[in-house]
Amino acid sequence: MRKQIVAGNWKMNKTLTEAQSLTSEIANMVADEAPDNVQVIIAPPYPFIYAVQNLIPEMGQILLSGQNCHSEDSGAFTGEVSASMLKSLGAQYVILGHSERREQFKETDQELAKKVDAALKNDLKVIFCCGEPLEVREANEQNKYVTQQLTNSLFHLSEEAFKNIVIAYEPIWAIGTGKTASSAQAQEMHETIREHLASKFGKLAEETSILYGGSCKPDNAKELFSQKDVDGGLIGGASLKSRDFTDIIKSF
Ligand code: 3PY
Repeated sequence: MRKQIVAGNWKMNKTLTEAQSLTSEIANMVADEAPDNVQVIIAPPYPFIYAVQNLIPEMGQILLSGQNCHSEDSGAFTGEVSASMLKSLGAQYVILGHSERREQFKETDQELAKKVDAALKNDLKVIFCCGEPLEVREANEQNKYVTQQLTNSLFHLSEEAFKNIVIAYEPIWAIGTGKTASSAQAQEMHETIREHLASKFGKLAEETSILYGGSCKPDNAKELFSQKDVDGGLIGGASLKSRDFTDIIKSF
């Protein structure tokens, strides 16, 4: 049985008090309405992780994630945050390789491989993002592009380490654009990803949760989550509204 996961990526949004309110609302709605078997993860901006921690129940249905981390544990890297810091704030996960990081901050597959190592070394699980830009999809090269991203950043891991990886497929053309991959397009890529992971990690690929990200909303989540290889979602804009986020969680 694969874990079903809905993770909210808040990106660079909210003030401290807004983040606290949103967390409390989500915690109440999840307690009342969410199916028990769905793992909920929220990824607020770093400065809020510690402050929202005491607003989520201890049972563990909601876990905290960072949105990125540096590959070193400490040092002269002004403005950066390390995996060990995230861990010490109460995070259990970190999102790595989001397309906004790859595009705007020029993160490479090789650098991401080091970040993955740093996260795992510090006992964080990783939500590893992959996905193709529009021109790659238009050239029908998406499978090659995405599997290469996975090979470059994850295939050095041992099977034991790989157990701590969740994949998020985010077609870049569907992020913040309002466009969503059709459920058939999502399923096709998720299946390709799983087959590729199986070529290296064997049976573990069957146990790896693969989330869909990219304008996932309450009105398309059910259709996406019903696909055989779609194990949940990494949610952007809709995770900033407790009602929408909870409705997505209820879409399994
Ligand atoms: C989006 O859906 O916009 C995302 O980037 C999710 O991470």
